[in-house]
Amino acid sequence: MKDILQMNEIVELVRMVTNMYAHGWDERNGGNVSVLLDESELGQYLDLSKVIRTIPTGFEAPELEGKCFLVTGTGKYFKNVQYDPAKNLGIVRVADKGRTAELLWGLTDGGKFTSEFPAHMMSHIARLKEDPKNRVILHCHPNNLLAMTFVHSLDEKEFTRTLWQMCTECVLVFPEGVNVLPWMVCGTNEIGMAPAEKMKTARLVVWAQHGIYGAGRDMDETFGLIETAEKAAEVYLKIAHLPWKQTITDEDMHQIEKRFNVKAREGYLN
Ligand code: 2HA
Ligand code: ZN
Repeated sequence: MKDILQMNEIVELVRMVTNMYAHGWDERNGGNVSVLLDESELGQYLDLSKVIRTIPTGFEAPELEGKCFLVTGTGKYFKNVQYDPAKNLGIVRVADKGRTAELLWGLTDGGKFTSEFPAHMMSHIARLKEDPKNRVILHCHPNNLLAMTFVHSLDEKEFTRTLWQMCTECVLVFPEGVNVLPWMVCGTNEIGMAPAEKMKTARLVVWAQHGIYGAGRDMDETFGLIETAEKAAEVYLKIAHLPWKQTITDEDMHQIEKRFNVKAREGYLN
């Protein structure tokens, strides 16, 4: 067996959550990540017949039965992951139509996967339907996006258009825009459905006065999406209270669409 701590997804995830903490996006136990793993690759690192313990999920997700995920643990601090990945992370296999998760590695202190596990699993289902190559769901609390949800309209088209106007790259990086959820209580199964529903039409879902969900084919793509939206929100907050002399116009964005062969979300540009 190969050393699991050398597995690409674990190495990358440790680097990513460390970086997210450094960005200030994951105070205390804020944020959570799940990564869909390839079983045949995982089999080179773990005996997949050895289940350490079985953890009830409190929901059903038959679509994911048998699939393995690398996940962050509930109550764990991103800042600590690099010092003890096996305590702060877990690898689970979805079993019994999604009603349980079999722990295959990690969570060595007896812990449980992220409280947002239902939201993550439902979001994986939603994204895999759109893109069978989707692997990553990432949740965090970026400062500027969060602040923006206090002062900007939460209308999805208006929120998206403002972000697109703040940096040229935005419409290229997330042409489908960002979807927006109102404030709601976190960590419940019912709420788990809400981000997933919003994930059907966009890889970014802003959650008012809380943070953001991102989805992508790998960690770089997913982190990059959030990083780009967060930068746009930062620019917005720097200029929102000042008189604007110019911005990126819809005409400019149509030129970007042509030059880079991307299509902004239908109906979002004039
Ligand atoms: O994991 O971010 O939304 C802690 C949270 C809950
Ligand atoms: Zn959160």
